[in-house]
Amino acid sequence: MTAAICSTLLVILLCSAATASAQTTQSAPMKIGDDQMGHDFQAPSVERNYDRRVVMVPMHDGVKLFTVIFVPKGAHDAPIMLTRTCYDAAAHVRNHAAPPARTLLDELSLADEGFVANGYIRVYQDVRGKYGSEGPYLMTPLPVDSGFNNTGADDTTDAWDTIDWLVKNIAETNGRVGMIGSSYEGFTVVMALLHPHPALKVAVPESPMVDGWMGDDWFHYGAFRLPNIDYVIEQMTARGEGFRAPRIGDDYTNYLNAGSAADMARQEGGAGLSFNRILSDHQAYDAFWQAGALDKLIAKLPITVPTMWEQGLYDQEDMWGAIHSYRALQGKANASGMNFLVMGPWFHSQINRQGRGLGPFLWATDTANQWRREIMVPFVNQYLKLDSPKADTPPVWVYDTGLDHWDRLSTFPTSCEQGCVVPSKPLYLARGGKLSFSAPVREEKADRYTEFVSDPAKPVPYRPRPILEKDGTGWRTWLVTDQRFVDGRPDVLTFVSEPLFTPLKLSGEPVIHLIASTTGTDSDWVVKLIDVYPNRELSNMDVSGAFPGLLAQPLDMNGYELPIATDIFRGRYRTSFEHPSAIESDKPLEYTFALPMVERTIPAGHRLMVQVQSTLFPLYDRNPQTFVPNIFEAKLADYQKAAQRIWHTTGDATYISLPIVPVTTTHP
Ligand code: PG9
Repeated sequence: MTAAICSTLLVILLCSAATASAQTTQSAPMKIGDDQMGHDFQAPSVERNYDRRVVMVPMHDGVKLFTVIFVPKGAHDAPIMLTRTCYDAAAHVRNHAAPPARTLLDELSLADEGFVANGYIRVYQDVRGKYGSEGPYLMTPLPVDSGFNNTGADDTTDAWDTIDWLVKNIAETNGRVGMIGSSYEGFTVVMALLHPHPALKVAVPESPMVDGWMGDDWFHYGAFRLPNIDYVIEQMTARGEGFRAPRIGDDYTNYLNAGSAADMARQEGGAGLSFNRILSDHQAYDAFWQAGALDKLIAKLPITVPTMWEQGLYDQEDMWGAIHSYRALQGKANASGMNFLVMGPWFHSQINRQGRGLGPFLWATDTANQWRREIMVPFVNQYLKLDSPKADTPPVWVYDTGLDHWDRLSTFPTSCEQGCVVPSKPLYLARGGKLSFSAPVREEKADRYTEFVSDPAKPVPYRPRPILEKDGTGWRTWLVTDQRFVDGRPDVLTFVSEPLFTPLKLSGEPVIHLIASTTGTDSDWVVKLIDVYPNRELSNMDVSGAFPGLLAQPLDMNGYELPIATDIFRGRYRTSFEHPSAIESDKPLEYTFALPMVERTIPAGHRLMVQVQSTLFPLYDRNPQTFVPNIFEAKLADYQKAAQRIWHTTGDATYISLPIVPVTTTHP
């Protein structure tokens, strides 16, 4: 450094030091020990590429709903995408704890990326009674005309009032609105479809809660799902985040020690909550549940809003709603072009996250992102953006979890027992723990049934213990858990086929026809359809073969017993869902119920397996196996061991209808 530069720098440094000291002397002298908090601190203003408007939107009855509206700067003629939530509208951003981001892309969550890229106005609203919204809260309220909601409002009227306000009060919109949301938020989308505002142009209900008794959150075919006790307490003890039961340790033991569902609710302090009382009082499929069965309600209406129904193939919470709503509408004259179905390889609401894998699976792409980018956004654009081209939307997009690719189908299920393109085929649960496509022809007395003893004091766990209350991953993936952890238990019957000679494609609805008897007077029946992976040596694996796209089987899948469809049926509803009755002891009776839909090509060398058991705990409350008026309130003495028999009688044998379709190697 030259002497000249040095002296110039010295002058600058001295000058700036002098200026700094002049500035310091202007404010009050600082004393050690004074309050050091910067009370007059002003955050520097940040330029953002969007406006965030918070509005209390008035409903027809004067109740105001907390609504967060994100408008891109400079927007005009922009479509609106609306989500109505019970999970805090203000928190529906990528990072609620951080200050608002500079760009809308960074501010909104992953699932909103496509809406941001397409210039949407994004709106989130708290349902009435939750978080910032006024009014009384009802859990998934039934429609106002159902006779079970006397508040004068429901999620149909609130969606209508909200859409009406949005199109009249947001200057930047083109007046076209779409609705999207998963689970409870999906329920609010379906409710909006019961009387859609004319500006509602497209709907995407994702894993919507549609029928809480048949197969969504609360019950499955009448068997109660115990984790709901916590959910109700969390939802219904505060407008914001409610009480979280401070349990520790293995929930298998926690629930077992508590006793019945009502005992557990009492222990957690939630027995008196009105919705827990509703669950206890409405155990059967009575007028209450029938009045709220949204698939049946929408089936009575014409389809006026193009709708894409979505659900995961491994959705551990709402496995019923989307597929049954789609099916209910398929019979309508204008279903084609209005009624769409997507079933991806996802756990509950994974559609809004990353979809690269699930449990042991690792997919060829991020399947959830692919759906959003290639299917959903072009679909909603078509109806909401004035200049948008017609989207190439498959009527049905369903993931073949065996071949690791999407199938583009014209309708679904492809195969079922009645009314499908391909009739399903019976696979018999045969004597000696075998599965056979041939019906039993010869009957030895001793071989007429297979027996197990179900003991409610030692129920079969639904996933490997310890079952930790807040273990999100274990909860999300239990439907793909290797079933070897229960295979071999004396209270789990296992029927298995020979290895398949050729690949077998299942596409549709498996239905179990269980011929079963019990020494008790009530019983649950759990059925799992399983794909058993072969044991193979890595060096022998042929991953190219005749089926391009077939995933290489990693060695740690050797022998894996992968469930592909699992469900439970509460025996007291065998003859009527509405009027339960005691089971006649020791009599072989037929229990028929559909399992969740399947889309899977099972490779050659794999074997099919069916497991039958009578408990799945503590996901489902235990059936006492003695008929009692209300299982919620069963007493210790009601819980009894029972000998359960699965019958293979000639002419009246147990079988599962398999939705077998021709194997194809082509896909889009
Ligand atoms: N499955 C949750 C739920 C929906 C509706 C009622 C109760 C629970 C959810 O994820 O929102």
